[in-house]
Amino acid sequence: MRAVMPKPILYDYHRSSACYRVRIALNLKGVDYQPVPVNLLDGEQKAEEYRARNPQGFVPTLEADGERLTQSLAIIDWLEARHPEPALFPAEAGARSHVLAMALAVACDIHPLNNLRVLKYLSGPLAQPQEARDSWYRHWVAEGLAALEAMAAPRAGRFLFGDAPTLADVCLVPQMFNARRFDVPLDSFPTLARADAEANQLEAFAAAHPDRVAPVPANG
Ligand SMILES: N[C@@H](CCC(=O)N[C@@H](CS)C(=O)NCC(=O)O)C(=O)O
Repeated sequence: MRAVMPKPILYDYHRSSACYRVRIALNLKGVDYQPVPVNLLDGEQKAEEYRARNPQGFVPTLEADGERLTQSLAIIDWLEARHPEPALFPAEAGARSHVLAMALAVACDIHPLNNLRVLKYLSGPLAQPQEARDSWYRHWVAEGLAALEAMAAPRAGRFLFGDAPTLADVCLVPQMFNARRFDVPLDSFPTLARADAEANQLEAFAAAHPDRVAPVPANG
């Protein structure tokens, strides 16, 4: 008799863009998973029990095939190795590097400046008013997306690279969702807007949307 592998468990927060990336990748790969909500607003990510899973105190964490995986791009890299189809990277080395560069522009250069702990530090210990916090957020997103638009435009197709979704789109869509939440004007980014709209037509992306995975709490 064949052993039945348990479903992967995703420690998830609906509005976390790092989790949103992993949900999209799981859906694109057709991997069924069990979400376990971690409420960031209640600080559950900092609890000792959760930190035993993820010493950084971040979501996402994925438990799958006896592995405990952290860092969204490392999780997606594992998924790519474990479930190669559909590929999230083009095969040619230069194109692959270009796609990775676009993904990293979001994941390493935009997102870390604007995640919850940074915003909380601005309004807490640094005593910055809400306007300063919002201005910080919008500044780094607008600057980062302008750079991404310039990177993407020459080689984009329906998606950020070519006509199939890649890791770059997996990172783009949650960042665009967050930008809209914080009223960042997006009119100057036509390539990004087009790829975002194309991706959201796909069920793998649509099903990962925060409003589809959990009810939005009033103060979330
Ligand atoms: N580089 C990490 C970033 C993870 C991250 O920043 N997660 C955020 C949610 S998007 C988080 O858990 N924040 C908790 C906090 O700031 O206290 C990844 O890609 O997984």
